[in-house]
Amino acid sequence: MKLIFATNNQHKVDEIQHIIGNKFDVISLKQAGIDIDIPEPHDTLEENAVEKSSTIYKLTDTDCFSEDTGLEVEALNGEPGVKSARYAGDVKDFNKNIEKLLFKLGNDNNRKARFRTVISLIINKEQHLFEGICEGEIISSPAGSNGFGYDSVFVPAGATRTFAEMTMEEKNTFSHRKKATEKLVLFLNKLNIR
Ligand code: ITT
Repeated sequence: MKLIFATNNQHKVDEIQHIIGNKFDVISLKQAGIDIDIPEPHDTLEENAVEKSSTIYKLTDTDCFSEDTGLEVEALNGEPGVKSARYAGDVKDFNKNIEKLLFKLGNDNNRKARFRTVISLIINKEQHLFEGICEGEIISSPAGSNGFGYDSVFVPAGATRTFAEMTMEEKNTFSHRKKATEKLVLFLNKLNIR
């Protein structure tokens, strides 16, 4: 089964390919030779995920999936949430986003946060959504250099290190993306049996 993964974020491709292994043939936009910046104009992760998969489906007529992820910080009323990629400005900049996040949180004692991933799959002309959540907290200064995005300030519940201090395998034992992808794989496996 061949599936295009509608993302321009190579970190997401690496993480999801690692989870899926060779069970399915996952092709990134880059591998498919598609070079477009898919708009994410909506106010929810669900709508943006659907926008990305629908855009690529219309373009390729090939089964595909996409995902939208947000970091939801309790003390900031769920910010940066759906705006996670461009929190500090129109250009995607991981370091500036982290700076803004830590500045806005200041010395607040409530450091609770969660990553939420929504995967949108289009297969056999039908649309399906899968969600994965990872609870945790935001530390006061970045630690670690692995991963991407907000990984260096996020410690998942049950761990003592940030995602950026973990290997991809370790991150995947906790991660929002892993949980959503497992649901996707379960669904695809059931389809295969029919
Ligand atoms: P695509 O839209 O092309 O898939 P993107 O990087 O724009 O790639 P999102 O719109 O889902 O992806 O943006 C979510 C942002 O949230 C992303 O740019 C990172 O800053 C952050 N993020 C997402 N997943 C993350 C993770 O596992 N660890 C740390 N930060 C993450």
